[in-house]
Amino acid sequence: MQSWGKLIRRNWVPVLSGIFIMMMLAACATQEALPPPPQVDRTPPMDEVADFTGDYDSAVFQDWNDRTYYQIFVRSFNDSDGDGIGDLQGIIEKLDYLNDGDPETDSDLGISGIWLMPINESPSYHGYDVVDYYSIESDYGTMEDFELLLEEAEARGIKIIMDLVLNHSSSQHPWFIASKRGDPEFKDYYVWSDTDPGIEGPWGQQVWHNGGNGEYYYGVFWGGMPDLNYYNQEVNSKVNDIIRFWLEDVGVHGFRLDAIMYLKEEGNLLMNTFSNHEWFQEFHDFYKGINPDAFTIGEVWTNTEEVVKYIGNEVDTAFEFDLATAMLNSVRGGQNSDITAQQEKVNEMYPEGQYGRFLANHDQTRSATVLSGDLEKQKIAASLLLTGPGIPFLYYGEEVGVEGSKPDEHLRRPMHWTPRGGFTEGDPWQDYAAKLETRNVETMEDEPGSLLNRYRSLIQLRNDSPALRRGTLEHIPSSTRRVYAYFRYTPEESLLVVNNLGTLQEDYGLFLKQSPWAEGFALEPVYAATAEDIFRGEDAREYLDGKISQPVVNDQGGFEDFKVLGSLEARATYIFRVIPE
Ligand SMILES: [Ca+2]
Ligand SMILES: [Ca+2]
Ligand SMILES: [Ca+2]
Ligand SMILES: [Ca+2]
Repeated sequence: MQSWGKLIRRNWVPVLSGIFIMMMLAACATQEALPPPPQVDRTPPMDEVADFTGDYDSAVFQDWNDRTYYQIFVRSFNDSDGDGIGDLQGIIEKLDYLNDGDPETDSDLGISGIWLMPINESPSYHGYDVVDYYSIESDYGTMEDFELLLEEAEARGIKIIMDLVLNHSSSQHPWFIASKRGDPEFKDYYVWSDTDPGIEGPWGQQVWHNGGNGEYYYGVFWGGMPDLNYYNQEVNSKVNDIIRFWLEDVGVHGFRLDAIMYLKEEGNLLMNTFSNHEWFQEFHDFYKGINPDAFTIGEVWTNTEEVVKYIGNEVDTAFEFDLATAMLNSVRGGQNSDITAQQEKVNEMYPEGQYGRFLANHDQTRSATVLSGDLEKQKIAASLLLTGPGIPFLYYGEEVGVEGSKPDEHLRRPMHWTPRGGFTEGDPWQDYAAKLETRNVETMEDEPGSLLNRYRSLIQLRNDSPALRRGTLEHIPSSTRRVYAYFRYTPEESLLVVNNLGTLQEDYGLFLKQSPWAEGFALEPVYAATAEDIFRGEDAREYLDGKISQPVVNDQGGFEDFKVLGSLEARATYIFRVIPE
């Protein structure tokens, strides 16, 4: 990689000062508090008012669009043997909590997909530096445990994807040890330079590390994680074997792909390169050739414009980071501007529904902390997460309000099962988060209107509703930004969702220029969740009996200043079925 090193020395610096720093500032800004904009109560201008024609394309939707995923950090979820470290048997013990396999019961969360954070052997606690891609982390169990987990999950209708970390290995991987030693077979598995290019990475970090062998190696994240050299065909061939092993021999449903924008550099360009996109096109053909139903979701932690370039023929889906920020900003500020703008952008730019919808992951301040520990705000955030399009991903503990901010270990603390913890019989590898006594599964199970029951009811509702899983989202402008309303539409089922993001009972009006229901339509409650209570089906109809106004539509099916309910409870979510005349 001599020529590559020279290219970098020549061209790296000017690029650094531009794009990379800007992108990292954008990434860092995602967690910063923004003051809420001033409240504006007004009649929405006509060009903001939806012109909703009812066009719908069902072809884009896949099996993964029907699933709600649960992200598990194995080390922190449940410990089966008392060593203080979560493990695969521990997950098996808790599968009935996640989904008992019986759609008739509602005492489970109802999720139908699991993303397991790295399960390969690794020297670190987090596992993103792999030493053996064919192994199971010994702290977590054995391959037999993993196969049993796949089987038990499958029996409950849960499909499992695993973290696949391809950009780099551990510096303790035998490949790297041999490469460093100068073994000609492995030398070019990594990226070496005779001299220190002395250049910083995207967020000002050191990316060239002293190998102790008179040379320097490239590792974009950390010296313990040397980047693999994807210009070496041997590396590509080894990686293909790994992909085939997990899909074919072991039988995982797919992969969450770590840090994919950094995989293949081009000289001085470190991310989102043309070569990187080419690599992922080949990757897509390769894994679909092994299993056409396999599912991938990429981590491309940047703005929507760059993320969408990977979708479809490179990875199936990717996480929508800007939407996560927008949802949390809207809930925090109690107004719909951020979520409306970003959801519109997402609707325009992605193939419909082909992105991961989430609030926060293991690298970010937990959503409960972003929302100041306020359970009412967390409840309305759950509503936005689970009534919108895309594939919902819930980070373990989010459903019971587990809090946490950096350092990273504190974003990944043990799950709160009981008022005393309940994660292990021994000493947990990390302390529990704050407010354990009230923010835990056992306590919240018994409170009908708790955050946990909000999550359960919303996931179950989504499981039962094609419109929530696969429906187009059509915004319905409101006269107050505190109300966030939309249709979820399929030709078979349509729902009207009305969220009050604010703390007051709201006066509001909804506006729509045109709808597919020119003959008019009636609304029937299917769900109502206030800060205190949750009503479903018949209970929702009873709760809202006599309070609903039916829309009076113009000759195009639109309406003006429509109040479906005279007032909206603070931080409440109401969902109505649209029944065309
Ligand atoms: Ca254990
Ligand atoms: Ca069930
Ligand atoms: Ca280990
Ligand atoms: Ca790389």
